[in-house]
Amino acid sequence: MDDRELQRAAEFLAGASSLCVSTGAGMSVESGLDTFRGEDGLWSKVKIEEMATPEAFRRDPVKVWEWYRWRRARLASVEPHAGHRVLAQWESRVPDFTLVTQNIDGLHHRAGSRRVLELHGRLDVARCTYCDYSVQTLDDLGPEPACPVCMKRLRPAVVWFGEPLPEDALGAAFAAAARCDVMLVIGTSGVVQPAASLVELCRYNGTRVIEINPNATELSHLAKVCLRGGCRDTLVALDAAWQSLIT
Ligand code: BV8
Repeated sequence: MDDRELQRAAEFLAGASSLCVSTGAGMSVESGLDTFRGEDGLWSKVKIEEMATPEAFRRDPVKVWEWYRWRRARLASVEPHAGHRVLAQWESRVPDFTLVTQNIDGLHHRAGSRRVLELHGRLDVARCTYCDYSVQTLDDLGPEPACPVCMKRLRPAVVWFGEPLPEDALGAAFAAAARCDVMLVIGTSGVVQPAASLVELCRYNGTRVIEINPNATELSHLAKVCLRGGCRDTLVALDAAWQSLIT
C-alpha cells in the first residue's frame, strides 16, 4: 500500500464534516466469508438466477433454502475483524457519519456499529412468505422451515435480484451520499444496482472518494485515492494515520 496515498486519504478524513462509508462483500473476506464475484466467488459455484431470485425460490424453495442454510451455518462460525471495529469507532469521530452496507452478514452490528443502513437485508433473519412473522437466529431451522403462526414457508430476509430494496434504508443512503464531503468505498465490485450508484452521485457534488480494494473496480475511476490492499489492515493503518493528524 502506498504511504503517500494513505496519508492523502487520512487528510481527507481529518477534514471531513460528513463521511459516508459504503461496504460490500470484500469487507467480510478477512472474517472468512466469500465474495460473490472473482475466482472463488459464490457466483462461480452457483448461478444467481438459480439461487438469488424470487423465481428461483418459487421454482425450488427447498434447494434455495438449503443454500442459505449453508451460508447461515458458515456465518454462525465467523467474527468481525479489526476493520469492522475501526468503522464502529469512527461513528463518534465525525459529526455526520453514515455506514451503508450491501452485506447481509450483520458483522458491522456485531463489531459495535449502531447506525448501519443495510440495503440487502440480513442472513440471520428468516421471515414468513405469507404473514409478517420473522425470527432473528442463526440456529439451524431445518430443511423446510414453516412459519409457527400460519404454517407457510419461511424464506431468508434478504433482497433477491429483481426485488426492491428497503425504501427507508435506500432513501437514507442516497441522502447521506448526496450530502457527504468524503465517501469511503470498501470491498465492492460496484456491479450491483442501485447500491453502486451511491458512489456515482459523488461525481456531481465534489465529494472526495476513497476506495479500499486490492483490485480495480467499476468505481475506481470515481476515486481520488485508491488504497490497493485488504480492508482489515488498510483500515487499521488509515485509522492510525488519521489519529496522528488530529492528536
Ligand atoms: C432492484 C442478497 C428493482 C442476496 C444481493 C442491468 C443493469 C443494471 C442493473 C440491473 C440490470 N439487470 C438487473 C439489474 C438490477 C439488479 C442488478 O444490479 N443486477 C446486477 C447483477 C447487474 N439489481 C437488483 O435486482 C436489485 N433490485 O433493482 O429492484 C425493483 C424496484 C421496484 C420493484 C421491483 C424491483 C437487488 C439487488 C440486491 C441483490 N441481492 N444480496 C444474497 O446475498 O444471497 S446482491 C449481492 O451482490 C450481495 O449483497 C453483494 O453485496 C452485492 C454486491 O456485490 P459486492 O458486495 O460488490 O461483492 P463482489 O463479490 O461483487 O465484490 C467483492 C469485492 O471485494 C471485489 O471488488 C474484491 O476485489 C474485493 N475484495 C476482495 N477481498 C477483499 C476485498 N476488498 C477489501 N478487502 C479484501 N480483503
